[in-house]
Amino acid sequence: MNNIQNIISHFALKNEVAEPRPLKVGLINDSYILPAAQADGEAYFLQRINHHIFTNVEGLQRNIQIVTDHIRKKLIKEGIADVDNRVLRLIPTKDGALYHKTDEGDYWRVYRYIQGTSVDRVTAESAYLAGKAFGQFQNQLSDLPHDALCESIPNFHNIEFRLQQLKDAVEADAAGRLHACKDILGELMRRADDMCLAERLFREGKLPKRINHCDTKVNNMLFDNAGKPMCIVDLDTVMPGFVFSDFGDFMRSAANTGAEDDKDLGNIHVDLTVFSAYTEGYLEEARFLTPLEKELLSYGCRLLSYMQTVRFFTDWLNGDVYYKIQYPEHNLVRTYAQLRLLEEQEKCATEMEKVIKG
Ligand code: GN1
Ligand code: MG
Repeated sequence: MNNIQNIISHFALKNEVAEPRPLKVGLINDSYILPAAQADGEAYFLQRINHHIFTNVEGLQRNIQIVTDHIRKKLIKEGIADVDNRVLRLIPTKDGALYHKTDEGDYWRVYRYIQGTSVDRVTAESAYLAGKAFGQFQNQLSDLPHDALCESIPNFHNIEFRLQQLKDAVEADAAGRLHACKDILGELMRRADDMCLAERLFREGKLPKRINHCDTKVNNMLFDNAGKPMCIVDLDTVMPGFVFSDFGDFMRSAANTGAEDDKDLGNIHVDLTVFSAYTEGYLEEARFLTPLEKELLSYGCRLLSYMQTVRFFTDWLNGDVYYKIQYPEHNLVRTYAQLRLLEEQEKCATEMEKVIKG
């Protein structure tokens, strides 16, 4: 029995599975599809959890169980058909645990596999539906008490914390790369104070936290054959945060005419069609927003692009210890691409605000 087969054997699968197929998705965990051995069987999704990043695997898996159970109950109550394609389902181990730890210290989990399409580009129509879907997601989780979930990565979307990590990376200059990137550092530091606005407003009691997905990259939503959002996936980072974590992260990935790691900065502009469509769908569902939260949505887009620039740049300075990279300068390329997106968002801030006001 090879290693993967051995891991699979610990989980309570309903049927036999065929040869695992590695899936290149995400920058953190390792993923495999386990196709059903027989045509009418269930397929599964196996992941090795990056426990250097998610250090509290127990808490992480409990979060996912709480969130998926909560959503599933609501879908059943609403009489939604095919609930199993609408919300992820964790498959326990034969001992009833939510993950399996190997003797080497690796952590594995299994979900029922949902057959859907993950995309990096959306049309105006699918952006509108995606806005509704993420608005509904926040709504569905709005009655979960905040302390029901742990922060699977503490301070995950706290920009003050991310800036401190950047300062530490600058100080250490572990990979000796700082001298060639002083320009980027300057661009980031001159915006730092503005970008910490949300954290200040939170401390002053003016801005609430709500449960967010915290990784609403467009490719973390599965679409059906008709191009409709079917299921929100990658629930590793669901935790309390500012609503614009989710609004901004979707725009960062979907309302960008270029790629997250585009080498050609000329490709990168704000896609206002996608921006408007998503905003319309989201605002239809997110009726819980306070006036201040709504007013800050456009700032939230800039914040998420800024935060991602800070995070990619920090990893570049640290010598690529966090994100998976495909070539040596990947994190630097990502840094420049996210910084350009931020600049583009700054240029059309007024237009974005007009769309949000409606
Ligand atoms: C990571 O694993 P993936 O690709 O869904 C990261 C997100 C970043 C994203 C950038 C736990 O998400 O926060 O926005 O890369 N997840 C974690 O593409 O750090
Ligand atoms: Mg993720």
